[in-house]
Amino acid sequence: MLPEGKGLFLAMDQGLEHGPKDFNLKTIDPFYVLDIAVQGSFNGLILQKGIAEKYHEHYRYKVPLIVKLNGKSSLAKIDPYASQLCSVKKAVDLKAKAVGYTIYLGSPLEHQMFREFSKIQEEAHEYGLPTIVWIYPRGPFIKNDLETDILAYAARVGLELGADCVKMKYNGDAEGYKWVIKSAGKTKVLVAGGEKTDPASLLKEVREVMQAGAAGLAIGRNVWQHEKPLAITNALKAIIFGKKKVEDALKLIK
Ligand code: FBP
Repeated sequence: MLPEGKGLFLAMDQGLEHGPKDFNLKTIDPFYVLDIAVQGSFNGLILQKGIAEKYHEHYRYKVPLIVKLNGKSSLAKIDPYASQLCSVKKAVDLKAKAVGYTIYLGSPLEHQMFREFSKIQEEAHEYGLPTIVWIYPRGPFIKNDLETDILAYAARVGLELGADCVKMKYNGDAEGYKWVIKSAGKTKVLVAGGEKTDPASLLKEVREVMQAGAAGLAIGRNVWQHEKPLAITNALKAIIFGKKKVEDALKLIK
């Protein structure tokens, strides 16, 4: 899953998480994004089971599948909780190479997500599948979800829960992020992309997190909303795998 200990994963579960606002007439077609995953030789493609099941002929055996096992929509303004929607067994049937699960750390419902994930982690490991936890501090008790110590807490929780990777946000604190990544111990840290931004800012952040010790990215909108998705993919790879500087990676987009 992580060649040389590093990886670049493409996420397309935003249709459930955010709804149509993230898409246009081109990107709403799952095939458009699946094609980017295949053409861009991503190390993994993150899907909910619905798209994984219905579109398998477009990606299976071409790009490794990571099935997201839980999720929520953005409509219900309640305590953050993403319920389990897919079993580990179903992910195995879909030929997944890893499974993903979101935990909203600090949510009044975190205990339910801990319990659900704990079972998933044990079952996934019995099948030989690694687990990736989207670990997002969120809810009424979290004043600042991007504070360095809160992110470090989240990273450490991922390790303690037995996640093989955690997927986290970056807060722009290049020095502090080393502490976040150290806190994760042997659990690898993958960084989320966030809303679409300009390529120079994105690549600068990617370089910073890689220098802090991150294992790579699990990114969505900044790739498939980009007008040249394969060019931005190459630029990301140049930094992640080639340790290139931002200026050099940017040349791959122009
Ligand atoms: P992006 O790179 O598009 O931000 O995708 C990463 C991701 O973790 C998705 O897997 C998920 O749908 C989304 O972000 C969740 O974002 P949030 O919970 O912040 O709305």
